[in-house]
Amino acid sequence: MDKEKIIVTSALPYANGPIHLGHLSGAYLPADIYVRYKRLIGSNIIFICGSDEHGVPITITADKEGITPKEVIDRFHNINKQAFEQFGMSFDIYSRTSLPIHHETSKEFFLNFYNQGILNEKKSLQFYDEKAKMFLPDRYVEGTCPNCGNEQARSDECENCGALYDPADLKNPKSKITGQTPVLKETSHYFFPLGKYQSRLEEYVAQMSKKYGWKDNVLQYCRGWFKDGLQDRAITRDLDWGVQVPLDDAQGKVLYVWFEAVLGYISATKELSRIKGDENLWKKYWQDTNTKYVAFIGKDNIVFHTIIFPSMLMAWNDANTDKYVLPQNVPANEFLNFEGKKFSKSRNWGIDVIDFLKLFPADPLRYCLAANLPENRDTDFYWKEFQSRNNGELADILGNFVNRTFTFVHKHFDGKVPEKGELKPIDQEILNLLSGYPKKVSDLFEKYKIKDGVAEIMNLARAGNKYFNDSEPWKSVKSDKEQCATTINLSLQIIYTLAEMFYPVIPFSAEKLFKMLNAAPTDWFKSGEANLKAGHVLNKAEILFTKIEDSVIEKQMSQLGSTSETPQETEKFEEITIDDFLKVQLRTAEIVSAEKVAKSDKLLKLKVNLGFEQRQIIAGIGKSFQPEDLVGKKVIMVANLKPAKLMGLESQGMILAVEGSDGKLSLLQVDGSIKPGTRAR
Ligand code: B3M
Ligand code: ZN
Repeated sequence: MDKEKIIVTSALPYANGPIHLGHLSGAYLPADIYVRYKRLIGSNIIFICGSDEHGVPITITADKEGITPKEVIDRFHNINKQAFEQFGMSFDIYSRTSLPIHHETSKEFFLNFYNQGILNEKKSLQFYDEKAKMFLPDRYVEGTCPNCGNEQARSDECENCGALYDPADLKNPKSKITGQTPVLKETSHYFFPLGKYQSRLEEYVAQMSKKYGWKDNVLQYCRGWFKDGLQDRAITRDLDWGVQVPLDDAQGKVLYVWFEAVLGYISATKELSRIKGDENLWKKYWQDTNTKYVAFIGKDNIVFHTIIFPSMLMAWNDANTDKYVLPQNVPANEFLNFEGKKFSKSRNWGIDVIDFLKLFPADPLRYCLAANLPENRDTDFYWKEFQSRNNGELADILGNFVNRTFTFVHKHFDGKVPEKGELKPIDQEILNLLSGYPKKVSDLFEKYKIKDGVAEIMNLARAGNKYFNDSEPWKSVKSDKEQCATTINLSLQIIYTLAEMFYPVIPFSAEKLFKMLNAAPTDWFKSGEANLKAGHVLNKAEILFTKIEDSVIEKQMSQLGSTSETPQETEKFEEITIDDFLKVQLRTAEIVSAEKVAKSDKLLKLKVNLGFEQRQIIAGIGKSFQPEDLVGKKVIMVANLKPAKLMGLESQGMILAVEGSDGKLSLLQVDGSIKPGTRAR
């Protein structure tokens, strides 16, 4: 038994939106397949993940919706946790970075560096949005890259060419929050001296990659970074959502989200220790030089896992006796696109995992994504391919082979594994092929060639199907029962091997297979031998895969790309009847008073006169209007909307507005002579 001690982590997804298929292909499915495989071969492995719950995007979502960041993260943590469960992710823990244990761990690292004197406090110029009254984090500034001219470069980093630069060098900066040109304003931050670690990092990457075979794409990225020279990195930010900088004179500052997010792997393992009641469990993994640590991520996270996180661990290890292991491998994937384009929420391009799993079971999705992982280059999810992999491979090859064999064994052999007779060349050939499979697939999985491994497993199902066909048991059952028994016996052995090999890939179906076989996985490396004894009683067959009709796929395809926000010429609306429309009570209302809602720059509290009564409305229009400008305006409101609470205040209706392409709202208004309460229809 392989007793390797392994930590596997998958990138912690931001709890700021639902995960989509692209995320699964990048950092989650390959990790899960690897972990399930490793568990089958007997490794001592823990699989760690959780929500990344800090960072500005979360505060912006909260602001937009008039809710707190906590409400945002609670919502998406739960949605994503559930999506992962339904998808069959076998994490040992799905933690979250808002937990106190994570804040403590992050502060401990910061203070350790601070006390070692390795952090530099520096004043620097940062983009400041005077309208939003906030410092703009890197990705809320967009401009032209001074290096390659990419017009969608971030404030200090270009995704296109990988360049890092001073924010002052970015051309044509724009705030992504208000669209305004931001100003550079001075602020003071702590910097981690990444540059000082460059030579050690280069050595680390060179050694690890040589010894453990890092992927080319990952090495290329690292080399690019080293070539440009590593710069000091600010590890604090001017924000109030995040892990507070644990120093008295750092009020209003939090740790940079990436500084603490990578430590989330460690704090999540601490949380796992607490749950398991073994306080030192996390140390046994993270602080044992024998542990192999593998970090699964998407390509946009490479630098953080091959350079920043390792440098932080080096800095810790330099000053402490309890030393952490560094990533041994970072098998980052490229991106999965959707039907030839990037996933995009605003363009309604793509599908969230949680929605997908309402339509189809997890296994066909797992198989289709696994067969097409972006391991070496970007790949695409196509609905048609999903259908053909499900119908043509899972159902017609694997499902069919299993089904024929089980039908036969129940009909002609009393539901028991028949004794095999003398082997003919065709039987010997398939046995030889079979016995080579566990090693073949294992070799690929060990090298993180998950896609190739999965293709090989399906090849075995193909070979099984062909063996069944060529052996023609429906003939031999009448002419040579012993030969027929051999065919069925060997087919069942193949199915057993398939159940084991496929278990990491399509676990739900593999479990059904094991149930049908009335057996359990055993030793992976022996699973290619004849494991099922003659006379072993089998269970009835279950349906493994259902074919997907064209119409179901066509419906999904037709829904792509239609959004309610930006009308397009080709846009198709769902039709409603006049009665549907008349259910909405649109009434004119006169704004009587307006004031800002405390702690929100988006929400305004309005009192409106509806003629027959006054209402309070909490409207998300604060960024487009000054309260005093609204008084006296006659607007259109939805008067029969169910009251809702926003930031603790009741909103009794909604006023209508349209958003211009600059993000500015414009209210739907009526002529001053119209009386409040008049119905619009
Ligand atoms: N949340 C970024 C991402 O989802 C980030 C990963 C953190 S891994 C420590 O791409
Ligand atoms: Zn560039």
